[in-house]
Amino acid sequence: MTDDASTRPVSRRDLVRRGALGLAGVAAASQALRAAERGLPGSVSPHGAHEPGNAVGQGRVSDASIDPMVFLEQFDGGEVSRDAAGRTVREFHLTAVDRDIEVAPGVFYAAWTYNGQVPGPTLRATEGDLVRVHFRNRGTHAHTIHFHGIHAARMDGVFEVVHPGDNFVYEFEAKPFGLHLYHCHAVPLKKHIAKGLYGTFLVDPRTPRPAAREMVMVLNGFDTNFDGENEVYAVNTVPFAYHHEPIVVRRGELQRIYMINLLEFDLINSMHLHGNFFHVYRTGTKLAPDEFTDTLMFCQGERHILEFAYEETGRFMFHAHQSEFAELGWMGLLDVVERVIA
Ligand SMILES: [Cu+2]
Repeated sequence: MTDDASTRPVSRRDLVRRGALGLAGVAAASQALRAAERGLPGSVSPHGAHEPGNAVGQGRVSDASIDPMVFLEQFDGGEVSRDAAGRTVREFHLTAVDRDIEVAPGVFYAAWTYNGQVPGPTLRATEGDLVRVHFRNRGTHAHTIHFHGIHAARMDGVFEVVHPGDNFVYEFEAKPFGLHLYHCHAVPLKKHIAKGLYGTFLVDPRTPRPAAREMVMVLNGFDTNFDGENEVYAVNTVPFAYHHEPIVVRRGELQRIYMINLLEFDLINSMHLHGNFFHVYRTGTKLAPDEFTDTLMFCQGERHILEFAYEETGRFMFHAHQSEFAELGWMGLLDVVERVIA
């Protein structure tokens, strides 16, 4: 029997080989794969984007909990109080729930989430604050929250597995200042991360960084056909989100990006900025930059603060410098405009 491309399972590398690049092709393929999983008819066309009536991959996702524009600048400082010693206490609530998320228009992924969103909320504290995280597991699998930072072993979110229906309270001092992350550490770890259980944990220095426009970018991807490799790549979950809707940046204004790599399956990820260079604060643990470059490599769990300002107006691309990742969704645009006096 000959190998029939319309029935053979399609991997992302098949897509790349066929030239079905860009979201429309990938989304059409992913939808077809999902349709196949559901036992529905579906086929993959490398020309899907041009077929009349095929709107897959066009426009924005309709899932309001995954709005990359909102997520980009959304920081959760928790419920703030003071303890007897006058120390700031920040309380956060994270609940693990299973949820289908729309990772691209018309493409759903059966995720495991913190608070129904991927990435989970961006938690923000200042060095020295007492952080208390109320974790409830309302999912169907055992989970934990493992915070990066300096804390007691019993607060490390590895051995105290929280079973479905159970709760756990993590409590620790926010330290050291820097850009950190949290993620589930239940086994198999690869699966619990790939399913979406991760987020950003930002610890500000006591002396604040200079005023800037601040953004969080979590580099991730999704294995939509469960073949152990990603079909789509993204910043903040939705492939091409900031390509379809460029991030508007004011000329001359300091931009600060908190960038974290949570990509599973692929060993490395990267960030390349066009028409500019950026200062790198590695792990965000110092106030002086470590490097001045336009391309930066990240392994999983690695995170850095990037600072830059644009001298010129116009549209500038940013993307993974693994070209394959860029073509499968990890690319965006900064639209630099003249400073506007409000
Ligand atoms: Cu988990």
